[in-house]
Amino acid sequence: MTQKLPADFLWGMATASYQIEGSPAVDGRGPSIWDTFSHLPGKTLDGLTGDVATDSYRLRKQDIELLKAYNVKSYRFSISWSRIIPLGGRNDPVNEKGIEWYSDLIDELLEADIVPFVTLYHWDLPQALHDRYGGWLNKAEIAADFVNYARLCFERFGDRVRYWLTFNEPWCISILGYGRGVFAPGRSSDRARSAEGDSRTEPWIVGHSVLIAHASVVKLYREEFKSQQHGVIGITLNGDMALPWDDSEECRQAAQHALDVAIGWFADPVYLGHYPPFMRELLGDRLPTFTDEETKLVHGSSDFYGMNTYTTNLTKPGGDDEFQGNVEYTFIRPDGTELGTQAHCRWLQTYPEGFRALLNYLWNRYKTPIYVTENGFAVKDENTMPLEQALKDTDRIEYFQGNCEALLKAINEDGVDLRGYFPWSFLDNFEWADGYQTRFGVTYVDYATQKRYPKDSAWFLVNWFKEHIEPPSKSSGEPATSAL
Ligand code: PNW
Repeated sequence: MTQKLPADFLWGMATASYQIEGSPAVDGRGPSIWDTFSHLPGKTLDGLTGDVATDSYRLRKQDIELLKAYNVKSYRFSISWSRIIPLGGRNDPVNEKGIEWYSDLIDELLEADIVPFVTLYHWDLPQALHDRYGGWLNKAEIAADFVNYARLCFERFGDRVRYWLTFNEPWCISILGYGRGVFAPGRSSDRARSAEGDSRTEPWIVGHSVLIAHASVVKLYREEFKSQQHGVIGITLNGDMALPWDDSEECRQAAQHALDVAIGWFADPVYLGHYPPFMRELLGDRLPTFTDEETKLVHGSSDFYGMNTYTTNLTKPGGDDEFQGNVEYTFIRPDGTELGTQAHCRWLQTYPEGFRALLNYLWNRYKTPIYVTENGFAVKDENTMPLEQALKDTDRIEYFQGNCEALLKAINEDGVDLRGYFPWSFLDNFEWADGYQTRFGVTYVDYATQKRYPKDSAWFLVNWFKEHIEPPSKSSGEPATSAL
């Protein structure tokens, strides 16, 4: 018998505000650190910005029609903080027009029977908060302002939203924004790249602030909103699987170190109550310490594990990149063969066995229900192909087919409590520092006309989930939105 997914399995597609919305100054939106950063010379590929992106602020209704055509059960999007509170802070004015836009989006999704899965922070910090007190570098201030912003979202949207994510990928926020300096706000010790910053200390300080801000918002939700709104709230972490390059003890240890720094840095405090011992060893005093009160706040502060994952790295000891645990990554096996199909971005190859292994690793270590909130593939050179060829995205289909079969086995054979799956991304979009050349969408966007064209991978996913999700049983009238 073919394996199935439970009737309430939540599948959908994902996006993020700055990557799709455009309209940076419309309806009172304030600037975010990504507006500033992308407009600086040399920060993004071809100097491109999210000023227009996929124009989804204006094309909302059309995008919802397409989501309906895909028959998704859920849509993951993020709220732009600076649309809601343009200056960001707890004493700054609220922007009703911005609230209205998201409120309408939520209503229209619900009318279409699509469950909103909402991220509060996908990297677009109001610029004013960075200027005022250093943004994420200032734990007390930023936590208070983030709580204020989240409260507003719960008050205004929480009657209709059952799934909340506080943060998208704190590792990226900290390391790429304050260590490597390749993402906003672009701080780094590398003076060729940045005039300000200290890569030895700031990423770890920022990570700590993000954990405190996250946990403070979860506390707020649980104490003041959950009993009426009945939702769940959690955090989404990026993290690719790390497997030992060969069977040696050194390579096994390297894999664990890679997982500790990429995932354990945030997941261990949230689900186990402390930073991974290896990180203390690696960083000493540069890693902040949790006070007892902070430990209490952070431990247990997520109702589920939000899992963003793209690939698998084979690991060996060596290298002095502490942002990946002083471990070397490779896609080339000891016998010289490549792990899988190469994507447009250097860091991504297809490897479904690694995806299944990561699901098992996270389930066994953290024992919490998992939602895959991002997973996707950018086809090599899709940006230069003629449209008809780009729509036949066989490498992306291979990727999704492998991972879909892997998740089915993880649930049915391995017993992993996986509750949802969100391919990244609904649309081709602004791929941060990589601009528009890297296309992750299951929908092709012609940026000259803003026309959307479903790629074959979109229909592959639509059909695969249609075939594999059990029909709702007649006896239980429970809607999928009451999960957990
Ligand atoms: C994620 N890396 O970011 C983000 O959540 C999305 O906004 C983004 O579009 C997507 O993955 C595809 O990249 C990442 O360098 C950015 O390993 C960079 C890396 C990983 C994830």
